[in-house]
Amino acid sequence: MLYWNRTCECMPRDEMMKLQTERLIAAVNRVYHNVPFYREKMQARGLEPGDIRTLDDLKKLPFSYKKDLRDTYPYGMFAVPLSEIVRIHASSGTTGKQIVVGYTRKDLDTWSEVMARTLVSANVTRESFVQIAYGYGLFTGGLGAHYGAERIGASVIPASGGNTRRQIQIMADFGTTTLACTPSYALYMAEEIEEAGIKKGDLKLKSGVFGAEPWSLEMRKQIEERLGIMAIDIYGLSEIIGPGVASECSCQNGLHVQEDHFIPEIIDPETEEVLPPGSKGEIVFTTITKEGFPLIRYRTRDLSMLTYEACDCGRTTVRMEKVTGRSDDMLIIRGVNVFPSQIESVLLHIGETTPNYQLIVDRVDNLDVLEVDVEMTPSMFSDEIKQIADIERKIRKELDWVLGINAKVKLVEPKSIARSEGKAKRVIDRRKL
Ligand code: DLL
Repeated sequence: MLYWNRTCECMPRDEMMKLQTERLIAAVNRVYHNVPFYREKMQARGLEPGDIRTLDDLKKLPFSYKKDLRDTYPYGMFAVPLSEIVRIHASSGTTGKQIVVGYTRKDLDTWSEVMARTLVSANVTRESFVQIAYGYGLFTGGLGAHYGAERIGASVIPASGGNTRRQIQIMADFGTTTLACTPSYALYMAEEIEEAGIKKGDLKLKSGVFGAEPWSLEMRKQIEERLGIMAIDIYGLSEIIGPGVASECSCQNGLHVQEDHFIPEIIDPETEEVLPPGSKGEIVFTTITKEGFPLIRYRTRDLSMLTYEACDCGRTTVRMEKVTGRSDDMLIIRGVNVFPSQIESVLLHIGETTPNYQLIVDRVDNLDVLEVDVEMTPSMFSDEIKQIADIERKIRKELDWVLGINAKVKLVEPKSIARSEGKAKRVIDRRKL
């Protein structure tokens, strides 16, 4: 099977643009009438739904930002009565609160459809065994991949994340053919497989769908060689639907955007001006079929580029370049999105140290590790080691509780973190991506 939905994936461009236009007009009407946030923003610009008639009119519409989701927390941007919502997911915001997204039954159906398309690009069929080692829960990775694989009729192994030994045992015994997890976890598994003395020929693994964090071509090469598979990059974000927004095909040359559901634009992150195809900038998405939580011109902060050139696979959808960076300071640590500002609010909340801190991110044995260095107050400097260790433990527990990340916390001497004359350098990222 080459495509899951040839009609939508290989649609002639003019037909796709016609479909997108119809859907965009309907989406703008829906948000205008059902979400006060959009109505007020459009009215402030003197816009009415009738002003949006073509795809080119998209650029008249105001952008939406992560901050808007926080300000309307939890359900303020939903476009249907809550009784229509059948699923809730969440992801980290820039401060303490998560951002919340909701799906109607039709949204879940769309999500399974786009994930089925994604998995077919990695050659998943009814005969496949798909081991899902993305986390299940509020994170969209686990359940997103799950429903897509089920839609195809593959045998789904809902392993969820963690417990690597057991993952490998399952992989070997159950005959996993496709692995779905973050690329760093795939590499870690490869290492554990080698250590356990299992040869790649002993496994049935043939492909992997990896995403949720940036990964380099070098990393792809390593995963492919060490696991003996084809590794496909899959992209998405909770706000837009979760995984399934865009994915590579077997040509591995850019990620096909599921354009009949999500319209991408590239903008200059500073001026917000729309850039032509082939320019690098921030990718912005408008959802045109979502019911529960539609988003208009959502600023993802992910940096990419669009190309409308035909792809050898036969799909006609626009491709986005692999995402390798962001236009903000969000870090992805073991698949968890972390903003330095969240760590800062934890430190300020505890209030027993100075607010001078630095985050050191590294990759040890293919797993991300985070160290949080915090300057002590001068009075603490003379404290007993035990007292210092107690505060370190307290910060570590709070970070784990608030952010769900396991960090090493180190209290350092007052004034030992380099001061900067401009912006503080909060993050040292030693991972080679
Ligand atoms: O990470 C959804 C997902 C799950 C995608 C499983 C792929 C596989 P969030 O937790 O909301 O959703 O994080 C979204 O992760 O804005 C990017 O910065 C980053 N990201 C996701 N996929 C990729 C990728 C999921 N393939 C944020 N390459 C996004 C680079 C990625 N970054």
